[in-house]
Amino acid sequence: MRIDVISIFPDYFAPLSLSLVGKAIARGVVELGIHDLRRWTHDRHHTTDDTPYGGGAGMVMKPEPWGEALDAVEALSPSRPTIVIPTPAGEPFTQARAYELAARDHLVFACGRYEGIDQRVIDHCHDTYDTFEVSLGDYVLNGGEVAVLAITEAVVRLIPGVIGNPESLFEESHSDDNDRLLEYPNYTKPPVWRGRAVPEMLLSGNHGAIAQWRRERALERTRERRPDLLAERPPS
Ligand code: 6GU
Repeated sequence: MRIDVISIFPDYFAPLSLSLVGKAIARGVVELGIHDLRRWTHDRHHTTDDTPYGGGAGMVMKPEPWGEALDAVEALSPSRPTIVIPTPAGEPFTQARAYELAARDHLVFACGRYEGIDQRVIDHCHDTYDTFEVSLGDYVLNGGEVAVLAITEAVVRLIPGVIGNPESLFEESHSDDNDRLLEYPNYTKPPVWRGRAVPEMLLSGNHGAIAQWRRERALERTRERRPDLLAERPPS
C-alpha cells in the first residue's frame, strides 16, 4: 500500500517511523510520503489560508494549493487514490472503515487546519476519487494531523502480514469475531497482586467455561460503557 499525507505540519508525522507502522514501512509493506502543502503555494509568504466568504471567525484553507497537491500526489501511484479527509464534521471512523481502507492500494490523507478547507476542494475530491470524510469522535482537534496518526495505525495493522500473530485481531474490541462487543478483561501472573486475585474461573482450565465467562464480561462491559453498540448489533 502507498500512503501520502498532505499537511502544513509535516513534522507531526515523525512518529510514523516508530513501532508497528515504522516496521511496515521498513519492510516495504507500506510506502509513505509526507508532503508540505506549502510546496504548492506560489506567493512569497507561502499562503495556505484566507478569510471566509460571508464573514465569521477563523481562516479557511485556499483551494489552489490543495488542487495542485492532489494532482501531484495522485501521480505518485498508478491506481486511483482513496482520499481521507479528517474533520470533526465527518462520519464516525470505525473498525469496519479501517478494514475497508486497509484493502486499498493508495490512500491520500488531506489534513485541514483552521476552520477547514474550501468546500470546493472537498466537492472536487468526491467527484474525482473515492473520498471519506471521517471524525474520530465528538470533540474538536486543531487539525487533522493527530487524526491521521490514529487512522494510519488502525489501518496499517490490518494489512495482511503486518501483525505477527493475526489471531490477536479476532478477539479484540470491535472485531466481527467478537460480535462487535468491547473486549473482556485480561490478566497475567502473578495470581494475586496487591491483594487482588485473578478471577478464579481463569485458573480452572475449563476452556468452554472460560469462553462463556469472557463473553459474559464482554457483554456486561458493553452494556455499561457502550449500550449503543448493543443496540446496533446484528441479531445472533
Ligand atoms: Cl478527524 N479532525 C479534527 N480536526 N477534529 C476532530 C476529528 C478530526 N475527530 C474528532 N475531532
